[in-house]
This record gives sequence, C-alpha cells and structure tokens, in this order.
Amino acid sequence: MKRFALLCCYWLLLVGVFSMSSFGLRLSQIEFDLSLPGGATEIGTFFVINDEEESTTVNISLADWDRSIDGENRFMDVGNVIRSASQWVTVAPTQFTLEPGESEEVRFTIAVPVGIQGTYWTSLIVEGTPREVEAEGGATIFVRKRFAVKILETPPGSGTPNGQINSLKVTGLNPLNAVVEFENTSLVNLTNVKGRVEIRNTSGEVLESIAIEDFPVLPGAVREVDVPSARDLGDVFEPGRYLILSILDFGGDNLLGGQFVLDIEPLDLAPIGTSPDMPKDLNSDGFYEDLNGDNGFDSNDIVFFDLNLLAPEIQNNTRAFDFNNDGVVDNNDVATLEEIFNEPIDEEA
Ligand SMILES: [Ca+2]
Ligand SMILES: [Ca+2]
Ligand SMILES: [Ca+2]
Repeated sequence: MKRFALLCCYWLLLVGVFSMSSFGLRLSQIEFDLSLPGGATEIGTFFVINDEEESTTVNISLADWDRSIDGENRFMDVGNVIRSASQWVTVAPTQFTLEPGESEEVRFTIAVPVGIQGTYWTSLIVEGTPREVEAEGGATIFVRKRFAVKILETPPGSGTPNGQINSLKVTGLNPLNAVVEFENTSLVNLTNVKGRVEIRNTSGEVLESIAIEDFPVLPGAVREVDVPSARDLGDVFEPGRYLILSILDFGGDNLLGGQFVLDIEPLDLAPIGTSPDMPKDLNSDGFYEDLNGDNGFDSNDIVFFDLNLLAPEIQNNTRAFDFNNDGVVDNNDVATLEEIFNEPIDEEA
C-alpha cells in the first residue's frame, strides 16, 4: 500500500508539468471543454509524443477527478464523482509503444445522454512505463509518468453560473493574509473566478488592493484562496481599525461582495517568563526572534519559545511571534523559528 501512496504522490506532482521537456512524454492537449447538446456523439483527438531516449509503453484509462479546497487536482477511480462523465466516454487505443521521437493519435468518443443539465466531467490518464530513478540517499524508486487529459461537457442551456462567498477572514498580519472561501452553487463549471481584496481605512480610503489570481471551480465545489498582501515583511499595517472587502467575478450577471472589520491591536510586549529583558526584533521584520532578549538569536531562543509558548506575554502579542503567519502562535511557530535558524545564508544576496 505504501508503494501505491508513493505513486499517487508522483501522479499529482506530474500533472500540470507535463510540458517540461525533461519529462520526455508530452501531450498535444490536456483539456477539452465541450458544449455538445444532449444526444450528441463526438470524437476528440490528441497526440502522445515520446521525447525520451528510450521506448515507452503507454497505457490510457479513464479516471474521475475533482479538486481539493486548495485547488489541487485529485484523481480517483471511476465511480467516485457524482457528476462523472466517465460512463459516456470510450477511448482507443488504450495501449501502445512509442519509440523515441514517435507519436500516437488517441481518439476518444463521448456520447452525451439526452436530458442532462449542467457540467459533467472525466479524465483520461496517460501513463508511461515506470522508470527507475535514483532518489536522495542512493535508494532506487520507480517513477511512473502519469498525465491527465481533462474532459468537461456542458450542454447548451444548462443554466446560469452562480456562486457565493462563504467566508472572508484574515489569518496572518505580516504580511496581511486574507482568506476567501467561494462556493460554486450552480450546475455549471466556473472556469475563471477572479477578483480582489481591498484593505480600507475607516474613511473608506483604499490602502491596498490585492488581485486574486483566476481560479476554476467545479459545480458544487468550494475553494479557499489565500490572498496575501504584497507588502514587505515588517511593513505591517499600523494598529487600528480596517475594513476588509472581497469582490469576486465568477462570470455571472452580478459581482459578489463580502466584508468585515479588522481591529489590529497594538503590541504590549513584556519580558517573557523568567527573562529580565524585553524580546527583540533584531532585523526589523516585525517578528521577535530574540525571545529571551539577550540581543542575539540562537538555539536558546527556540528552547525558550517552546517552554513559554502559552505565556501571556506571547499569546497576547500574536503577531510578534506568529512566525508562520497563520494567525495563531503554537508549536508550528516553534518549528518555523527553528527552520529560520537553520536556513542557509543566501550568498548571492
Ligand atoms: Ca525579526
Ligand atoms: Ca536571544
Ligand atoms: Ca502561527
């Protein structure tokens, strides 16, 4: 089972980077967005090209897929997605061998049933021969190249796009990180949800407008998007009251809006635990890595942080010690501080 998990992992990693020449196997097309009427049958084609120096045997099979709340593709056996089009698709050939430089045309047929509404979808998984690869530490592992060709079908007149903002919040403050949760409440695939988050002061003046990169959302799916401020570390918003707004365009008739009031409290720093000295931000990035206040940052600060994690001097000053910038101070910040401590110095800087 472990081997299977490992292969799945590579599968996910390789989807989307198929065009990198170092991977050798290429596809001429990775997505078909169809709008065939109910009852129609259509043939689609794409090419599989072997750019490797060895021959490879290619297998093609159907798989269901969706996306995680973070937008990662998830591929699974047929029968796991409610709006699956897998039963409508046949493909040929399903296995062939490609010599170096050769390509093969793959044809799939989709037969759309009568009377369906909204987007249905499936994918064709293209797998090459597993190859031995030397992993870190000298171990040999098998890497199977797997790529997906997505097929989405939306009959004309399937209904209008619709969606809602489920939540809007701010997690970290250095840099400020807004998190928007959007839900596709319609039956149709939304290919291009976009928008922005605005940070305004109490007079309504826009202090920063942060663009949200376009993202797709399948029918019924929920997507959470991180929207980080472009400000530098340490260039934090001053303590005070702010209005956080989110505006989303999902391709429908109206825009969606959400907002909330963010209060940033001033820091109220004090010596932590048994230390007589104030914690210090030695490099002015807004994070106080010198927790014991001895004017140096070393492993003692990490131990001291871990020991005093729940101390009010730390918990009442979240943003000074929220090293991973997720809005809470916990063990993950101790781990992040340790990573910062162990970071190699960038010699090019
Ligand atoms: Ca610092
Ligand atoms: Ca120190
Ligand atoms: Ca944290």
